[in-house]
Amino acid sequence: MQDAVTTLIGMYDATGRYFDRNAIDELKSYFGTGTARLKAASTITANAAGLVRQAGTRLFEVVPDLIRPGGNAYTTRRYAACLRDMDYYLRYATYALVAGDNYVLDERVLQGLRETYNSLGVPIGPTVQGIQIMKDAVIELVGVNAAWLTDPFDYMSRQLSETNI
Ligand SMILES: CCC1=C(C)/C(=C/C2=NC(=C\c3[nH]c(/C=C4\NC(=O)[C@H](C)[C@H]4CC)c(C)c3CCC(=O)O)/C(CCC(=O)O)=C2C)NC1=O
Repeated sequence: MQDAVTTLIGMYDATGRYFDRNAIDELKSYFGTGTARLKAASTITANAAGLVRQAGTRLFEVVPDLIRPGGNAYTTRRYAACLRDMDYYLRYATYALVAGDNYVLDERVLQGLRETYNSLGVPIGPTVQGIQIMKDAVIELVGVNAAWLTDPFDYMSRQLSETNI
């Protein structure tokens, strides 16, 4: 597990360097947004169930075939699995936004996920749409549209969409 600080220390230590101007700027930005990131994480946490439910409803409005016979989220079990996955994405996004680093997403969420999805026929495109819908709901709820808030959602979307991982 890594956060913005340990990642930076690791990078500079690997080459035996003191922090330079860039490193100090990065650290300043990390600590400068600290209170805002914690507040966002706690707001998201308090509203997680609603966010997931609302994003799921919206996704199934936009891509109704998912919950029709033959759709991957058709049947109660698969519908529930889909919402559970959305809940995973939201929870891990709050970890990543507090850490200021996406490492936790690679390590705990994304590793092997494409392969699992492909073998189960879970469609990647609509999953990414679901993550983006949740991101928009989070921006609205928190009342902030900043990279530190949206990065984890965009990172997961990007990594899932990559065809060659
Ligand atoms: C914490 C990290 C973590 C993740 C991310 C995770 C995902 C994950 N989602 C799964 C299934 C699934 N995921 C979905 C999701 C969807 N289907 C759709 O049509 C939608 C596009 C989408 C919801 C947005 C569905 C429907 C299943 C069940 C598929 C099946 O069993 O046929 C499975 C297979 C095993 C299971 O059903 O539990 C895994 C491992 N598990 C983890 O431990």
